[in-house]
Amino acid sequence: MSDGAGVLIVFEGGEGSGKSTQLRRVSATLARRTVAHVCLREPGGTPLGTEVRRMLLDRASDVAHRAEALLFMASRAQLVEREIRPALDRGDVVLLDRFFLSTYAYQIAGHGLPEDEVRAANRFATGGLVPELTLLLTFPVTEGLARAARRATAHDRMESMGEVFHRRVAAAFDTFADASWQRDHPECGPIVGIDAEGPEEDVTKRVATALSARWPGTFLRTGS
Ligand code: T5A
Repeated sequence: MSDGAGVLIVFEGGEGSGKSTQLRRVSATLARRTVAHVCLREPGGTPLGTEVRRMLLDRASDVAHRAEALLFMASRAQLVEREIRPALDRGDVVLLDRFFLSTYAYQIAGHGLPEDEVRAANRFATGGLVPELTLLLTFPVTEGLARAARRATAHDRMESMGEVFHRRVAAAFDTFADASWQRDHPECGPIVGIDAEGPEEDVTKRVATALSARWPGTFLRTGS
């Protein structure tokens, strides 16, 4: 970030953990400090990805588990090629709401798809792109689902998969910040766990601490 090279920062976590809220807050900080950046999300972020997102989240869709994994990856491949790589080449900061850790949590741990095969397919989808940093927001499953339920729209297809499924997802997310798990999964880059309980402002301070530890020149500046 300090030398003008683009960086990819990913926000991950279970349903309703507050990722999107914190991403918007980091975006506001970067905007105040006139740091060129783009905000993207998965699935989505391109016309093709938006169409895939609609199919994946529509409760009326019948999607087999392997098809589901491949649809998330199709959206991802399009996003990497059309938006993320060009932004990084311009030197922008890319703030990304979910990336392939979500596939590891939802499709591998949640649905029980074979890890080696999904990792290989994902490598193909990303072309080997590794995030500079992933902020993993940890939040109790039931409270996250309750937050999601309070939104104006009904639970989407993924949210509707039930508490047992979401507990498997949360248990997987819980392991991703471990040093040993990260050593075994170098394609994920560094992952920092953020306690997402408490008021938004408190979570924002924890996010800022993690970001300024990595990029003090951008995030530790005072007065803005
Ligand atoms: N998926 C995705 C896969 O299965 N595999 C994959 O590979 C990928 C990429 C995406 C779905 O797809 C799945 C995961 C998901 O199920 P989505 O709509 O993008 O669907 O869902 P989420 O990413 O889960 O988005 P959410 O909006 O549900 O969750 P967020 O982003 O964690 O939460 P946020 O910030 O929108 O906040 C939710 C509510 O809580 C409030 C906010 O104001 C908002 O109302 N809130 C707080 N309230 C109190 N205190 C705080 N600290 C708060 N922070 C936020």
